[in-house]
Amino acid sequence: MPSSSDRRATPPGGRLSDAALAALPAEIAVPGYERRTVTPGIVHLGVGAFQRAHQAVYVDDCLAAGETGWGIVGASLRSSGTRDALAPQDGLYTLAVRSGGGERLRIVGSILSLLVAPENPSALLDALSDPRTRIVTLTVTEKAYLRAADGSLDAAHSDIAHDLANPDAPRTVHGFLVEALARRRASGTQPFTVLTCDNLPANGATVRRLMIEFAGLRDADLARHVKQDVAFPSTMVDRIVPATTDADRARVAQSLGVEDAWPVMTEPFCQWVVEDNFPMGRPAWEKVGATMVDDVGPYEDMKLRLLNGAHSAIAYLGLLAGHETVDRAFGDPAIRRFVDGLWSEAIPSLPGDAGLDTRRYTTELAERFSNPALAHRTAQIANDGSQKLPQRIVNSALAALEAGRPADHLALAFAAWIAACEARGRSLPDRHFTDPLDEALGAAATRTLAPDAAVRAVFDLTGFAAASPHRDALMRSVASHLSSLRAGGPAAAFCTLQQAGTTE
Ligand code: CS2
Repeated sequence: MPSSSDRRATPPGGRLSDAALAALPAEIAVPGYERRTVTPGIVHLGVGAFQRAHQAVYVDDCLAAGETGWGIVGASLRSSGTRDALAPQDGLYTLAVRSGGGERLRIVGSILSLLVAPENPSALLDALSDPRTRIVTLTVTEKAYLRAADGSLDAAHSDIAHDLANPDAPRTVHGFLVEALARRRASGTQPFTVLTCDNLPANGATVRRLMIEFAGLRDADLARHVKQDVAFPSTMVDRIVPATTDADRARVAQSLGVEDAWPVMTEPFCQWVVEDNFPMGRPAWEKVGATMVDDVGPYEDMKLRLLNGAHSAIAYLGLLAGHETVDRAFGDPAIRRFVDGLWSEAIPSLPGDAGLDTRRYTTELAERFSNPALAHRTAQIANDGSQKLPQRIVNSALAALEAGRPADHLALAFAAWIAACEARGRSLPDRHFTDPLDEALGAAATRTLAPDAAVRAVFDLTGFAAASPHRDALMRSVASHLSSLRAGGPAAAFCTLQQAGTTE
């Protein structure tokens, strides 16, 4: 521990770092362990704000409990932003937990080093092949898994072709993980466990399937190895993490007395449900608040359909109604009522026998969405709708139609996505939110097409509901809501919805 004279000797100002910890104000929590004794056990791909507010905090708690073999090597697959911000800070950053009651700050120390894959792919492959690496965690967002419209690997993607031709300098998650697994096998090192923390349906099984497909494009034997010998537990991760703003940076610096180039903002709520399948061991996450289970499925569906489904609906309707943040949009009584209706359509699609307490869950969600201190931007959630809506909205809508139940709110939420895409360059700035399919979406989600033609073009493009007998019914319903949204925005669409409800 630094002495009190060290405390006095640290000059005010400067940058967050190991050396600056001792001089931080006493109310700011700092890592409760000697960071230099920690060794790496986890490589994390996609070291963005979400992971730093979620998994890295669980690991930080495990390190403080004495499990010092589980430090994190963080890697970015695209930009150098996080490394540039955190490397000069010895990997340290501030977690700001914000609510109406104020802000609590904590310094997290579990990230030991940072890599930028495009700058040095070999360094990342070395870290992944290191026998000390027993778990690889991922938060790379839905689109980074390169799924084609039918859910299989998009083998025609140029990055996949690149990775097959250049296994030593890959670009994709598949390229990195499969090459590292091949190297581990060649050197007699047990495969790491792959733990995806992205909001994909059945995320472990989905990533496993994609990775087996990719390995099969390299060689059949490698595909067999991935299939038989590598564990891909599923997880449900949950914490709302808005993008950090310059005002957040300034406020945090003021409280710390030193600058933190990239603090992370979040809410008090935090949940992690993990399928317990880690052949090379794992930190005792259950001792620090995670729930280890045999089957994540019901929790995952509840989260994707109730939290994320409502989030996307709030985002698109909020954008159309001129609300910049989730709390403002959710505070709009018409949107609030709409979300209740959406929940009542989605809840019956969840397994009734899994012990899920949906009433408590939605009550808690309503409080979380109302958090006035988060300023979670609707435009942030609106990104990548083509990757998010199947698991958030379409699956619940198809389940409702299958059971002969109404799915009008779900269809309206879907229509709001199309309407918000159409509004870009009109009532919303051009690239107010983005999507990997933007180029093609520009031609499909457009007011030059009649609502039914626009909806059909979007369904054709995305492959949504392709195999479902209820595809046409869903498209018809989406088109009629799109028509109301075009005519009079959310207010008109809610009005039609209410009329439909009263005449049923
Ligand atoms: C949000 C999620 O941006 C989005 O699409 O719905 O990031 C959401 O905040 C998290 O999944 C909450 O756990």
